[in-house]
Amino acid sequence: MGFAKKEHEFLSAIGLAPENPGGFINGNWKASGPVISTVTPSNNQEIAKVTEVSMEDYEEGLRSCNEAVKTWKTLPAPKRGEIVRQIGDALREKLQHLGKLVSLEMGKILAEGIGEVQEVIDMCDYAVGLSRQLNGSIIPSERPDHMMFEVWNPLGIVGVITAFNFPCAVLGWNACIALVCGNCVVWKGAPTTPLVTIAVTKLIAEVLKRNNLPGAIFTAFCGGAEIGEAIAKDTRIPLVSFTGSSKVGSKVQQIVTERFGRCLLELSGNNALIVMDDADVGLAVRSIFFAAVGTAGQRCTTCRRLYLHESIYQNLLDQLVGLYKQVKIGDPLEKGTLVGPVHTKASRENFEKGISTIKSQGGKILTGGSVIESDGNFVQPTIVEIASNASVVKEELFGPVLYVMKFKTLEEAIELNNSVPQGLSSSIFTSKPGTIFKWIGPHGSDCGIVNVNIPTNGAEIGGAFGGEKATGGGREAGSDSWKQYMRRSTCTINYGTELPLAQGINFG
Ligand code: UN1
Repeated sequence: MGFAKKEHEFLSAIGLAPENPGGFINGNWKASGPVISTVTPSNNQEIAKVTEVSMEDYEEGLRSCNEAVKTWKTLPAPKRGEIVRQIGDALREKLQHLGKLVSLEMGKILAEGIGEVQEVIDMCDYAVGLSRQLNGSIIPSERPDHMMFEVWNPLGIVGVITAFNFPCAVLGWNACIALVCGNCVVWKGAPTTPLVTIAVTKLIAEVLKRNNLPGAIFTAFCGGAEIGEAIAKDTRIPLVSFTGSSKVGSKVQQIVTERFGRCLLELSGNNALIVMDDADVGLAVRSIFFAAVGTAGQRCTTCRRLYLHESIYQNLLDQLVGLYKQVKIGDPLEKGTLVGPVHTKASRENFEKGISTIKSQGGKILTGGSVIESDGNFVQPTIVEIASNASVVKEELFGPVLYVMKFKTLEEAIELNNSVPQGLSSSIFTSKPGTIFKWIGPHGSDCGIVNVNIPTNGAEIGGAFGGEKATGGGREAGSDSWKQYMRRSTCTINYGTELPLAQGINFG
């Protein structure tokens, strides 16, 4: 049976069908939960059907995954790296198709869809190298004939719950690292992007099969909150990585902490960009445009607050409004489109509600501000002039809405940057070294990502990604994030014949 729409035929090249079981359980595709339709946000028409998993499916998946831990963790880390290398190659081969699927099902423009799959490939490459560098340190012991060092061991199973806006990149950040560290992965993708979950899992499944490894090493579920909650509660899952809102993240954290599990949270952002009087205004305008309008404002790193020095305020704003007025909104798969639809009808309603709250708090719409009448979930990229103490400015409105505000001094701008509950990303535009060092220092930005002369979004995978405060404190992807996916053993070995005690204690 073919897809209802001819333009969806490419999906068969990445293992998808008009009807798909949404669980990869013990190496088999199966699911016995409700059947859902997945739609494209451009017109809300069905792409394909997916059967979600039931709690019985979940249980079977977890049991087999728990078994697979024994096999996977005994494989030497560089050998695990070799498997991840093959996953990277499999993704490379399907980059265009997968990118197109991300664009079709999530709604981001094709270039960003392909970029997102590239991000997973980059993570595979990174993790392959890492698989030979899971080094522990040797620590000088204070006792004679003693050796002290650290050994890093796998945790077991890592649960990964991802959001619709990056339906596969965030899986990549977590899974590539978790796998080389010797953990099995249980993935629950977003309920509205099940085809991405299935297509990516199919590639991983093929690699495992080709290498005669248990499929349960990578277990995947399409499903909703019930499955997410089961992961949070499951004592077989020592680490739960969750991406989503601060509201849900706080619940996940409570559940996981209650059972002494570990959490890696990547939650809401409310990212500011500051433009100083000495900044390159042209560079700033282009950066703000990508940061606020890219992905239709649905990145956790999207710039939502713009603080402009009073001396460049009007000039910069005029240029920015000019760009907004020309932006091509439309089918994300069409060449030239810069802004696709927001993800769901609910996101569109949320935008509408947000705009009316903004107006009720005195916000002045400089451009945009409306939904676009069509079958899809299109909204206009919007710039709002508003008082910096308006309460909406402190919230994350997940769409292309940018608040613009004025400041006089660097100190004031930094204070404003830090004045919201969230703490993910931030950027300042300046040409002064003194300003840069103030910004990145103890009196500067309180965020996890602190940029200079670049947008708030579009981070590279080599750095640790995440933020402070209501963003949840997690760090994923590069740098030493891998340590969170492992258990650290501090080992002290006495190779002598005496028993000297630490702190000089003489015990009888
Ligand atoms: C997210 O929105 O959840 O830095 C992640 C960026 C991307 C990742 C965003 N590399 O914008």
